[in-house]
Amino acid sequence: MLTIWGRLNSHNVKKIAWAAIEMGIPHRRIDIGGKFGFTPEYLAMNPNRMIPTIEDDGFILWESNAILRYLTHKYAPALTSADPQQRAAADKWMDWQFHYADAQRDAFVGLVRLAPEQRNRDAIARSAEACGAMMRILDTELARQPWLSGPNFGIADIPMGVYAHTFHSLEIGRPELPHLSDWYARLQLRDGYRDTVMIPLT
Ligand SMILES: N[C@@H](CCC(=O)N[C@@H](CS)C(=O)NCC(=O)O)C(=O)O
Repeated sequence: MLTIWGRLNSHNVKKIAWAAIEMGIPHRRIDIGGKFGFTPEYLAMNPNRMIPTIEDDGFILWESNAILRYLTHKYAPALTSADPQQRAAADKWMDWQFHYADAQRDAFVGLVRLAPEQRNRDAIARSAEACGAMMRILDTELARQPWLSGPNFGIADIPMGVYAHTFHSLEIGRPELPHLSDWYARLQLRDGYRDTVMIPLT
């Protein structure tokens, strides 16, 4: 059975928990990181003091997008294209997500994890602005094709799919982005998305 280590209020853990459901992989998830702290046994597997980490048939792996690619190749190859160019075009959105995460950090931490009196309003406003600008880029892509993975839902929709929920849940101003909104609505029809991603932000 696949084991996923990591608290579910982590964006990077949500990716793997959602993917496991999409791919129909029997799994268990163990809370670790954040308020749960780390054990010496965990740090022996992943010395980065970060989540997620998985164990699958004795194989240990960390780095969430590497995990997504591994699970796809092993369990659900249909979630990625066999065509090298289409696969690469989709793949870039998985790596781009880390730039988006940098842009969103101040708004997320400020509004979700800090008390009102601790918040840096300017940093939150700058972060919200940057999120809207980056989501406009995603909106343009989603005007061209229905999914970030291409004509069908695939692995490349997972990383930004997780962040799209946060973007739509934060109390920030958002530009009108119809293609992004439509994609977000279609993601919400997926059981795994509702169960693992659409949980209260903490
Ligand atoms: N590039 C890494 C980043 C992992 C990461 O930043 N994880 C955060 C949670 S989203 C973390 O471990 N924070 C420390 C903690 O939870 O204690 C990945 O994609 O797996």
